[in-house]
Amino acid sequence: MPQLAERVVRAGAALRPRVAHRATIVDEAGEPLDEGLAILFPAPHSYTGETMLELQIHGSPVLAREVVRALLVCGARLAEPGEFTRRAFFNGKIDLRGAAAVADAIDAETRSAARAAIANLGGGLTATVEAARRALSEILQEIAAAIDFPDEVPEPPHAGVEARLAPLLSTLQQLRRDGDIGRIIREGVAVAIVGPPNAGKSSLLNALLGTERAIVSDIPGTTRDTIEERIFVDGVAVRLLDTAGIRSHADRLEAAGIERTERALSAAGIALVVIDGSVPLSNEAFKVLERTREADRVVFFNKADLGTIGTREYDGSNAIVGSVRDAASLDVLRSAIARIGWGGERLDASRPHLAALYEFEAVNAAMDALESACRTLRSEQPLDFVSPDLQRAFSALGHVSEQVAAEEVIDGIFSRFCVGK
Ligand SMILES: Nc1nc2c(ncn2[C@@H]2O[C@H](COP(=O)(O)OP(=O)(O)OP(=O)(O)O)[C@@H](O)[C@H]2O)c(=O)[nH]1
Ligand SMILES: [Mg+2]
Repeated sequence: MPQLAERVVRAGAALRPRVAHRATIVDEAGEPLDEGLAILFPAPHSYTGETMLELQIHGSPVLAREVVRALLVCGARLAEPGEFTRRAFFNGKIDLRGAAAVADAIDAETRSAARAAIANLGGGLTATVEAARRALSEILQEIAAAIDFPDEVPEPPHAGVEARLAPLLSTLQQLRRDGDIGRIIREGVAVAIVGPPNAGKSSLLNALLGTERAIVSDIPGTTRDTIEERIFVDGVAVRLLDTAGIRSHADRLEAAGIERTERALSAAGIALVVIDGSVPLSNEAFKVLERTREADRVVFFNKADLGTIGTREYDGSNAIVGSVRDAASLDVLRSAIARIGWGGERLDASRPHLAALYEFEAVNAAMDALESACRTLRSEQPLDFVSPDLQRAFSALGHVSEQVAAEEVIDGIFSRFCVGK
């Protein structure tokens, strides 16, 4: 690295560690390319723990390309996706959660998603989980001592043990709740717009987007393929999927579209059922209502400007009557999506929270074990019946705090990077 620095950086004096030097960046033949800043980070005090040279140049893509080309000629190579963070991880500079948080921060599409990722960069969650494990280990030791030396060590009272498990359970519950919020902030929610043909599904997509994205016509069966677009509701990304209208006597092409509708419906978190409410409900309308009965859904009776006769035939809840041509209806629909998608609250994940699937699984397993321990305690069974559950919770939490992640988890995290970082 220092040799590379000598070839491409002319700074007037030797680069001092972690000091920004004004420098001329030159190519392999010593020809000046740009004026900028050069900072040398000797090992181990760098992001990766290895010696690093940082060059800050003017933000022109041509200049950047030229500087990179010169560096490659002088013996450097391009970093692979995630390579810096992978090296930082293997050199003990960053833990696995930190690496995942860097990937999340790079992927973040909203301010709240970036904030949530940064909240996970520190070791806050590990500390919380470690504290819970310490508490569990103390209880386990007390129980073991009472069993091994029944004459000398009194048995801790059942109610007392349960009272000490209660705050641990609520800590884990909180972690899971914050994790769920983080997941919504990171991934957003998917809303499938479904309903009979000609109900106004594509018109609704366009109205929510504010552009004429999908073709709208009065011919039933206009939309054949699923169209996906994204909007933001209260800072949360909402993926809207406009689908082919569902009806039974469809031609082959339309039938393929309807199959995709079914798929969109199963994949989406929320079904937004659009029905023409200005006419009596068709068989297709009843069919879609039936198909989505179990789903988290909003039922929108559209075309209220033409009448509302159809709405009287519906006896379910969560129905909105209005028109895609009316801004107030769109506001009501946006609020309904927020309410069903994330409880309608302003989401904030500024506390460290669970992010990876294996962390959720570990915390769920620990909670199951603790709940089982509480049941055993309440049924007044001997204390040594409680120990296996506490042991199970203790080791499950180790998966979160001790980074005993499997190889595929590590690979999964680094394969998410699409830039060198
Ligand atoms: N009067 C009135 N007409 C509407 C309203 N919403 C949609 N339309 C009209 O209804 C017709 C069908 O609208 P689309 O948005 O294409 O319906 P769709 O549900 O996507 O239909 P398919 O793609 O065929 O399944 C168009 O002529 C729209 O202009 C509304 O609120 N009021
Ligand atoms: Mg359509």
